[in-house]
Amino acid sequence: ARDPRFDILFTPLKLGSKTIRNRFYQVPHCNGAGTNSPGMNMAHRGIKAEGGWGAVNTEQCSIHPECDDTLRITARIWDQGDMRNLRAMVDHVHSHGSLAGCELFYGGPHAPAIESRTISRGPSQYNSEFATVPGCPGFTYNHEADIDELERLQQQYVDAALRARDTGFDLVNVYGAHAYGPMQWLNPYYNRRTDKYGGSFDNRARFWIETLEKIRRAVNDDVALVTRCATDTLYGTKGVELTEDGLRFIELASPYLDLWDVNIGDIAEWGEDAGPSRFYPIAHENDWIRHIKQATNKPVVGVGRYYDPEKMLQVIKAGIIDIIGAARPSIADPWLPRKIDEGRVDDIRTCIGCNVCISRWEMGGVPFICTQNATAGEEYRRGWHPEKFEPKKSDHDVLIVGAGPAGSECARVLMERGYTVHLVDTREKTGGYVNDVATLPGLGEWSFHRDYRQTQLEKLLKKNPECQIALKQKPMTADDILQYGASRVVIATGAKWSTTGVNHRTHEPIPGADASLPHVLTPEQVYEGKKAVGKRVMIINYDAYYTAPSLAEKFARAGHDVTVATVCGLGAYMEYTLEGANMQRLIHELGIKVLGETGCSRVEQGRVELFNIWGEGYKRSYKGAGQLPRNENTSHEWHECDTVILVTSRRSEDTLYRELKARKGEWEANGITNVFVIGDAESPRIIADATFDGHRLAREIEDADPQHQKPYKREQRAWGTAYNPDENPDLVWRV
Ligand code: FMN
Repeated sequence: ARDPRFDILFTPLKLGSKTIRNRFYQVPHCNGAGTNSPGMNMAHRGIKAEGGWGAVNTEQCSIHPECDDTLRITARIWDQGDMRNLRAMVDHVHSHGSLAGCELFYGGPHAPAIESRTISRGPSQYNSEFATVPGCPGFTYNHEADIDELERLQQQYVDAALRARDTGFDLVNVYGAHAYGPMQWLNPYYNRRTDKYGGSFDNRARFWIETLEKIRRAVNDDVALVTRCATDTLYGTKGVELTEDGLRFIELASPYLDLWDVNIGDIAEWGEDAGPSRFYPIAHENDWIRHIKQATNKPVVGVGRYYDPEKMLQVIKAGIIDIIGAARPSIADPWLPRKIDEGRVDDIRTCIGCNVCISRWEMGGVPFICTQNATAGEEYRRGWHPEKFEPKKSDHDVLIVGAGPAGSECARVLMERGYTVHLVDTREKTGGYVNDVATLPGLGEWSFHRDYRQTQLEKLLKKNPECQIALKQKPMTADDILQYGASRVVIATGAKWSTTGVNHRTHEPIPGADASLPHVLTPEQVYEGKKAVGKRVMIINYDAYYTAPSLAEKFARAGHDVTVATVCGLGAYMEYTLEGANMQRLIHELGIKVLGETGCSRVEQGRVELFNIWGEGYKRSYKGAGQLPRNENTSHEWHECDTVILVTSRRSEDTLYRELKARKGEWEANGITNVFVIGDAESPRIIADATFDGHRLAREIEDADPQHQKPYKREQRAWGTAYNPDENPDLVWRV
């Protein structure tokens, strides 16, 4: 039962003509479904309603083809077909007693319109500072709207609001955060007009206010009207500042609204809102948000990676916000409110703030994933419910070797299903290499991944004393496993960084790179802390993610002179997780030297030989067998250093698996039916995907071929079927 202290989080609140049943609000967030995959969208949002979120929103939902966000896949409410697809979500959300919200999105030039090839309208002409083409901001421009076009744009909002109402949505949210839509009119950074829609605050606010007025007139009280507003764009007087335009706008627009949905920041650096745990703790927006209620008597929803019920209580009691808004915590745990309600706070699957969910949208809106919640996005596609598991189908018991992300998740799900599981590891704790990663600067909260599984495994052990978690064990051999007595064996022994500099460019070691030498280290050897590290550290980086920049930060903070030679942008993937901008600032601030587009051709004691990866020139010509078609690369130079750290590529630790496979003939006599390999031991991958793999095997272990995943439901248009209801498609193609 619920701890009465949390009662306040479960008090209903009137939002205009609607009532939210509690204080939990899933703010708009993309999931990769858009309106193209209505099943995925319906199931993902519906499970949140089932899990107690009082309101569940769509993602950004484009109002008109003039706002076409392709390359990204996001929702649209352009026509009957979109409405029908969104209605699946609305009905499912309603069936659990929650409100459904639709976020009306008009991106201006931030939406690249790659499919529709339309040109957006805005207060002035500008090109987008957001990376609308990967790595290339400034590529898309808009058109300055005259009065006719401005009114046309407002009408697009009104028509979309009516379609949202007719779809059954309870909340209609005019999206003016993240530098989108009407924010481009309010923000002098974009708005350079000299007519009555530009210049003074009142003039810049006019477009947004009129739009709200027009929508209100059209929808009356049929829906609750919300606007999402960035109350400070975080670039000083050139943009919107909280105590200037921010609070003034809140005051001015309040009469038209039933709810405020507030945050901070813009789109080019929207990690200031969706703050990664590397840089921002829970409730990190409150220095701004705590002022909002001075300017309005309407309810306020705010965000800040609210995963902790105690913090939620604190901000509600302090009157900072009225409703807890959450995107990432609702993805990591769709049943978060319900767990608080049922007095199961320690069962909450806490968001670790890695932003891998976001990385998928940033890449182009492919189906999203979550590091903590392996079922996120898989609810419809694979029929996985985050809290419900099919009971076991056999009495096979399972030995899992390796309690890292894949092994511990596999054990958890198998134990939830009722299987007898023995989980064995050499470390003192479950979690595998997450234990190491969480010691890197800024990544402490990634240990929530281990902690959630550890807590669940301990609880499950109490339910089934036949299960066992054996830590601090000697490494198991193939003989040990054959004699163990388990009928199914899962090898989850992880991966290790190459000790010889094997990398994706040469697929070979780097000459002289040898981590058995005292001056050469792998990341694992850094974590072990047994080898001395000299003053001048050289990190050889062929990896795209956090390891090299994190190690650079670690050693720079400890007083070393750090250089990173990197073939790809340092921490390139962190652009997608929104850690990129602040990581670059940090690298700069710590005086870390970065040599870009630089490979390493040789390692010696006291020095490394580096080269420009493009140094062989662009022209090729046939020179005969044995001759390279390009010039010799003569850019090689020696750089002195005391210690070399190799962040080149990871290798599966699969020796045990291969030995067991080679002894397949002995399985039957030892009662073994299957041996599986999962996670990094099968192929190195990010933590989210290793966790997914462990989860998948546990769900599919009784299927015909559990080592290889079974097909999932695809949502695609089938040739010869109508795209839209009532449509009679002319399926004959004529030119
Ligand atoms: N905000 C929007 O207003 N519209 C969106 O479509 C949207 N997409 C998002 C996609 C993902 C995967 C995430 C994690 C966030 C998205 N956001 C979007 C931002 C969130 O609504 C929210 O403001 C931000 O993540 C901070 O809240 P949190 O700390 O609870 O995650």
